[in-house]
Amino acid sequence: MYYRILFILLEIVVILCKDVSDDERATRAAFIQRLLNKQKFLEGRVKLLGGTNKYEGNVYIYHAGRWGAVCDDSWDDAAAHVVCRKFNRTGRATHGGQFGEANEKYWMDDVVCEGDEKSLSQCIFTGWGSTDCDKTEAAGVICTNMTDNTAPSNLKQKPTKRLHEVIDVGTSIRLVGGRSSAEGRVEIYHNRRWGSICPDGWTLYEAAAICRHLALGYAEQALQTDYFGSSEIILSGVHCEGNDTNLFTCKHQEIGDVACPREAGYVAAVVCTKQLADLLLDTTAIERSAHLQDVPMFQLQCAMEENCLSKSAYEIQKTNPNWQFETRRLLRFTASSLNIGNAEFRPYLPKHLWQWHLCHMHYHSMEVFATFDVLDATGRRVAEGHKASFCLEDNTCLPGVEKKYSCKNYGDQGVSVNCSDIYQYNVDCQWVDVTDVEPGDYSFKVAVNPHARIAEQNYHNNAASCVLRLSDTYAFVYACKLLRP
Ligand SMILES: *[C@@H]1O[C@H](CO)[C@@H](O)[C@H](O)[C@H]1NC(C)=O
Ligand SMILES: *[C@@H]1O[C@H](CO)[C@@H](O)[C@H](O)[C@H]1NC(C)=O
Ligand SMILES: *[C@@H]1O[C@H](CO)[C@@H](O)[C@H](O)[C@H]1NC(C)=O
Ligand SMILES: *[C@@H]1O[C@H](CO)[C@@H](O)[C@H](O)[C@H]1NC(C)=O
Ligand SMILES: [Ca+2]
Repeated sequence: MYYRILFILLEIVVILCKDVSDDERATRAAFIQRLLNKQKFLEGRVKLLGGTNKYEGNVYIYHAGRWGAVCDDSWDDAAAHVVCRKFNRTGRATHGGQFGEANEKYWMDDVVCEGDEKSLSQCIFTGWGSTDCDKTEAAGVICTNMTDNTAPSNLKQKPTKRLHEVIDVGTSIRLVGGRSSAEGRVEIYHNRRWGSICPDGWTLYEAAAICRHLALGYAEQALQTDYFGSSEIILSGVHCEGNDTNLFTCKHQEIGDVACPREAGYVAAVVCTKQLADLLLDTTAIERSAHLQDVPMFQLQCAMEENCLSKSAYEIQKTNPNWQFETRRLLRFTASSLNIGNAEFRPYLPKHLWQWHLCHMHYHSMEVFATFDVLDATGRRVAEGHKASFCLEDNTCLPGVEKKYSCKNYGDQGVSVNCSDIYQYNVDCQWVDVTDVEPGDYSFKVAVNPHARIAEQNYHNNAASCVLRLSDTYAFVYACKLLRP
C-alpha cells in the first residue's frame, strides 16, 4: 500500500514535470521558430550602410543569424549589379572602405559574380567567413538609375579624355612629403597652383605612370593616404593602362574643381623603385600543354572544396545522389611564369595570414594568383574563371641561378629573379571546367597577378589571350598573345 501511494505520487511528479517542461519547451520552440523564421527571412539579404542615401554604401549580407561585411578583393561592377538589382538599378563597385571601415566581421571575400545572379550569395566566393581582409577593405556600391546615362557600363569607361587634351604637356608634376625623392604624394601644377590627385581608384597602374614620368623607375606602391600630407584635390578619375610613359597619356575625369569621394586628407601617393620583379607568362607552355580530360567527380572532391569546378558541379552534387559517378570535362594546361625583373616576386600577404589548404596540403600566400577564363565572341564568360591561389616557389631556374623558394614545410614563398613558378597541367585545379561549354571557337585567357596586387615592372606580359577551338572530343589552344590582365 505504502509503495503504491509512493508510486502514484511519483507518477504525478513525473506528469507535472513533464507538463511544465513541455510548456517551457513549447515556449522555447516557438521562440526558436520565430528566430529561425527571421533568419530564414533575412538569409542572404543585403543592406548598404555608410552612404549619403539608401542607394549607396558598404555592403553587408545576412547569413546564419548575423550581418557581415564583404571584402573588396575581386569586387567589381558585376557584383555591384547584383546588389543594385534590388533597387532596379545598375551599380558601380567601390573599394577600400569608401563608405567607412567594415563594422562587422567579413562574411564574404573574393566575390566573383557574372552579374546576372539573383542574389550575392549565388556568386562564387571563398566560403562564409573565410577571409584574409582587414577592416579597411570593405566593399561597397553606388547604385544608379538604369535610365541614367551614367549607368555603370559608361561609368567604367567614363574617363574618356586623355590628360594631354586638356592640360599642357609641359605641366609639372612632383612628389611631396616623402622620406626620399622617390616617394610622396603626387602634386600637379594647374591654374597657377599645386594640387593633389583624388585617391579613388588609384592603383599601381596609375602609380607606374608617375614613376616613369619622373624617371624614378617603377611603382612599388600606390597609396591612398594622408601619410605624406595633403593638399587641395584638383584632378580626379585618373586611369592609366599600366604601360604609360607619362601621366598625360592617361585618362581622367575632371580637373580643377573636382568631386572626390575619399577619407578626409587622403590623396594619391606613390613609392618608386628601380628594383622590381616582372613575371612573364609563358605562352608556348600553354599552347603546347592544353588538352581535354574527362574526370569522374569522386576524384575531384578536393578540387570542389577549393571551388575549382563550375557552378553546375555543385548543383549536381546537391541534387544527384550518385553525383560521384558524373564526370567533368576539364581543359588542362601548364601555366609557367619566369621572373625577368631585377627583384624577387614576393607574396602580398605576410606569412601569418597564409591559408593552410588541407586538401592540397600547402599554404596559399596570395588570395588570387591566377585567373583562367573562356570567353565567347561577344566577350561573355562561358566557363567560370575560377580563381586559383597558389603556393609560389622556384620550380626551375636559368643555368647558374640557385633555387631559393620552396613551398615545403611552411617555407618562404616567392619567385627569384631568373626562376620560374610552374603549375603543370596535371596539378589539381590547374584547369578550366568546360563541361557546360558547347563546341566552337572561343577566346581563352590566362592571367597571373591579375589585379596587380603585387608590383611589377610590366603588367602587359602577365596575361595571354589565345584562340580555343573546342570540339566534342578535343581542344586546341593556339595564337596566344601577351597582354595586360
Ligand atoms: C522593380 O521593378 C519591378 C518591375 O518593374 C517592380 O515590380 C518592383 O516593385 C521594382 N522594385 C523597386 C524596388 O522599385
Ligand atoms: C532616379 O530615379 C528616381 C525616380 O525613379 C528619381 O527620384 C531620382 O532622382 C533618380 N536619381 C538619379 C540619380 O537620377
Ligand atoms: C599600352 O598597352 C596598350 C594595350 O593595352 C597599347 O595599345 C598601347 O600602345 C601601349 N602603350 C605604350 C606606351 O606602350
Ligand atoms: C638573369 O638572366 C639575364 C639574362 O640571361 C642576365 O642578364 C641576368 O644577369 C640574370 N640575373 C640574375 C640575378 O641572375
Ligand atoms: Ca609582368
